[in-house]
Amino acid sequence: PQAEYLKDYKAPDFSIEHTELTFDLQPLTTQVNALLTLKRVGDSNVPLVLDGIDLTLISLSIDGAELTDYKIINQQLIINNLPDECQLSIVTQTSPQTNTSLEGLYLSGGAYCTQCEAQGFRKITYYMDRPDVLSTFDVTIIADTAFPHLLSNGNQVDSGETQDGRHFVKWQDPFKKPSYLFALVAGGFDVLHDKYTTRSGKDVTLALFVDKGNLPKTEHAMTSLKKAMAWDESRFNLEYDLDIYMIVAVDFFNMGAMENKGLNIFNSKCVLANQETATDKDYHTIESIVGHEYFHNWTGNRVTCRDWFQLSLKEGLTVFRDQEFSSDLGSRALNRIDAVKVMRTHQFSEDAGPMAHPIRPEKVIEMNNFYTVTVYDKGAEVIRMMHTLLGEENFQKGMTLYFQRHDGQAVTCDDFVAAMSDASSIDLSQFKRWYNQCGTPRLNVTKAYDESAQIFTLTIEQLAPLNQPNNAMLHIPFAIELLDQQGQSIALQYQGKKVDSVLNVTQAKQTFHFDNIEHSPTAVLLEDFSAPCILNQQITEADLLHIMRFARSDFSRWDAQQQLFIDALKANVISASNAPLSDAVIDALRVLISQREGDLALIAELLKLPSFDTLAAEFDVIPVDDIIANIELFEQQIAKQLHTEFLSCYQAITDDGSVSAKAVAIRALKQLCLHYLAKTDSAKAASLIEQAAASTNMTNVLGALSSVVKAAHPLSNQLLAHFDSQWRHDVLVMDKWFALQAMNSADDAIEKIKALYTHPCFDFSNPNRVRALVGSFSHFNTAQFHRLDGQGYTLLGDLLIKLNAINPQNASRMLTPFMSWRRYDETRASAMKAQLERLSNLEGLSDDLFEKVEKALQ
Ligand code: BAL
Ligand code: ZN
Repeated sequence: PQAEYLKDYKAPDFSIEHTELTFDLQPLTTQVNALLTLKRVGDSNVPLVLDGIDLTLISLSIDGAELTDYKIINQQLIINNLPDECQLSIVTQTSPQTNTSLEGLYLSGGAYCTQCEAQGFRKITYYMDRPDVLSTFDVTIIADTAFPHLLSNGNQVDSGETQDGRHFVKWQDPFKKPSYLFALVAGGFDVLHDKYTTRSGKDVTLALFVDKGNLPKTEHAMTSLKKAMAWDESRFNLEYDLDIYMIVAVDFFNMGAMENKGLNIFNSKCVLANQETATDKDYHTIESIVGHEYFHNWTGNRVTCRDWFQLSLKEGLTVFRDQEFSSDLGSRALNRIDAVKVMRTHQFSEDAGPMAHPIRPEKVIEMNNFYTVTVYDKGAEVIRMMHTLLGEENFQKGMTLYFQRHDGQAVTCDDFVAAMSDASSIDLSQFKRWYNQCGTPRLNVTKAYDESAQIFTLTIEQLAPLNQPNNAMLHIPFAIELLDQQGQSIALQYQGKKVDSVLNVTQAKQTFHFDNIEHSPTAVLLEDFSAPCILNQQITEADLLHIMRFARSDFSRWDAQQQLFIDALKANVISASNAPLSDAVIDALRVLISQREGDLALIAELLKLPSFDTLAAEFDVIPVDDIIANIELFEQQIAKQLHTEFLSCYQAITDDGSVSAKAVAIRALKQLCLHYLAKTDSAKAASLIEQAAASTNMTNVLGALSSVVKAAHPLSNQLLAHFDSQWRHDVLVMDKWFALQAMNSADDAIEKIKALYTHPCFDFSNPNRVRALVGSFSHFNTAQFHRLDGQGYTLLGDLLIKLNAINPQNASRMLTPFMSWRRYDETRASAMKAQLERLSNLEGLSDDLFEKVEKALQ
């Protein structure tokens, strides 16, 4: 496989002014007639080079005359001596039914559907399949009447019957777009219709297409869409632009969803929900993804990427926008906690591993491998830092300028930063290094208090990431709060001048002074995780408890609580002891669990121990067994010492069964109580668990089941069997059951997973099923996945070999746990490495796996 480099970017030599496509849909031989209106915009001698994969070329003609003078080399169609302007007609065939890659045009679950980002359009027809070639599209779809809905981008302009008893629909998209935003769907669906009137009075038809029988699960997604449309108007001054907005939910989909212009295609699990089948967390995810795809209409579609190295231009920005949407509509603190968990576990680990890349990568073999937590989530953190440096008003001025300059264009991350800088007159030249440098910066902070001068001093040292020794210093917005002994926030000042609570860290070492400080303060550092960095500081348990009680940022309160747990665990691992949590920590937890008012969902978060992955990030060589043992030790201690409190909390709070924020928070706290209650042999707890499992609310049911499975409670088998018989008809719900099965901590876990491969609901070609069962196992069943006999790794290796042939994109995503093999002890590392070597030697290894396997083994 060939790598491509950002530095080699060349503007296209031709433009495609207009694209006309006619699809004659057949399962094994779909014919695609493409008519491209071409214009030479570059050098007069260069040939036209079109991308195409797995296509059968039927005919080619130019301005009506058959063309035979062409070459096909390395899956590219090369045509010499084209006139400066011409119409090129290409007729090809593809086979949607046998396309299990879920990329290009495929037939699954009884419907035709497309996925073109990043480079799937080349599996549909020969084309300049690159994001900087923007064209208008007319699309005609012809199909059997067994596929009543024939959908594509833009507005429907014609429909009718064909002479042979089939039917057709024609669509026109007035907005120029790159091929990756093309979409086609054909199938029989139930449809939820609605409408939305934009702020300027434009009526928009909304249509949500779902498999037959699923209408009762569509209301939440539709409500979320309307909320997203209203939010983008009020916060970003952006309105929708077409007459119709369609969302289609399909069962077989590699990603969560795709923002095709006017026709979003969604993984059904990111659309379908009602209280009986979906948890509160699912509701939240659906709202955020529906928002994310809608927000792409401006940040991605109206202004798109010049090349795929700029992916974060649209993804980082759109994740930032969807995070803000969720935070404005719900709890800002909980949304921030969720985002930071993703950063500290998955992103930091990617950034320290063999696939580390800047948010704007410089070298790519398989673009699908770069839809990463780095490009998306660190990309969003980079946008968030710009927002922190500029403030909301200047940031919005920057957005306005960005759209004024670039609407209808394919641009770069530099163009975005230039708009932000020009609109705010803030120099972002040093800040831009965040786009080029990978790895997580470390900040060593030392604190000093001079009692006689009443001056507090912070010295911040910026260290290059471990894997990036030569990096230049970054511009880091470092937010702080100083608390006095009573927990009050101290006004920051020095020598008579107010000091902003966001410090600009730009050098290798900087000192910041604050005066008029009467007593040694407690410093809240990197407040709200103001930059994606690792913070090193000496801090006492007393200071952490003080922050947990008094910090103005709820995020920082949670962060301090997590640090208390992390410090206790690290102390045990380092000293090979098993000391319990201190009385002070247990007392703080007791205070929390005794509260009945306030943000109960936040209280639930404050009572949770850090995950295995969070704790693993604290060590150079991951002490798997020690982490598992200490988590268990602390959880048992909390469960025992606060048993009465968990019991009374559980019984004292009742939700009203709605999806209001308050009801969701109550359910979250009750679930947390059950988690600890299940760890005891209390008969009362068992009866509460059985009651919750019999609820008609999926959040309660899953809370009960997950608590018994994780605690290996005697009720586990009975409740799991009941769930299976109750939900076998609903594969999305069964994914929750597969995920629970994967969490089995007993030694028969692997045998049971293999047995589930033959469960009637399981299907290797469906990414949701595979991720639910084996993804949950490899990510969350730490004890069994990391078994010393290597059986957990063999299970994953076997699966990857199978998936390589079915769906390389999904295989590549499932490979992730092996990427950090070097961070484990010798026995585990060599067993993981052996699986990677097995893959490396595999005949027919896909580019997707090749790129990651080779990097992992380098
Ligand atoms: N563009 C791929 C799916 C998403 O990020 O919305
Ligand atoms: Zn996106």
